[in-house]
Amino acid sequence: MKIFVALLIVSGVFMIPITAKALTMNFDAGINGDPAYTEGDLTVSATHPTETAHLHFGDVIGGDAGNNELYSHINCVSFHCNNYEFTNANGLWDFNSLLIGPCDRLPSSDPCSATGGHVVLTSDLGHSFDLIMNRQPSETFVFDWLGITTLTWNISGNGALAMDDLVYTNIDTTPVPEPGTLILLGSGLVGMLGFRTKIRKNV
Ligand SMILES: [Ca+2]
Ligand SMILES: [Ca+2]
Repeated sequence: MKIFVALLIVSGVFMIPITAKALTMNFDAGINGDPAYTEGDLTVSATHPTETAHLHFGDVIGGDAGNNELYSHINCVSFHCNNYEFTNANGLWDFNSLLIGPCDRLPSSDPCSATGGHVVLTSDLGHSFDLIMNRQPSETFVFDWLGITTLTWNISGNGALAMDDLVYTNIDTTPVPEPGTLILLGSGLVGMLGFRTKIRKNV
């Protein structure tokens, strides 16, 4: 029995969670006007102060034609202010990075050239990131906000900004034995059976 207990202890050392790989939400299957969109484990839902909540999808970032983005626009001061919230079906998640860019491909009737407005990203853990709409080129920002539940994207002032390629990592809170652990556990069980057999023979 001492051998069996020892093997179980050794097996226990290797009971660690498997590291999840990073996933990407690319928004390419989003339908313009829907109130929410799910891709993989992430869902983004919209709020709107004066209209029915809706998401804006479109090919609005120049330089990657045909590749759709999720964007918010414009003139948040008076009427049109889309705010978005991201949640993960698994609960906790890591927000790793996000491409943010100007909506260069919006029609001239729906411009995004105004400056001075803000997009503010926040998490339920108190993270905050404030980007002034100053027509900067598209850029991938690294956040690495770990263990969050919700991520919000809020627009204020005039302007528009788009996002794409939201990279995130699920946090699996259920420990899964590694293959090596299963082998060790199997060895322990075999060892226990052998030990019991030996005892019976000695009796
Ligand atoms: Ca995309
Ligand atoms: Ca595009």
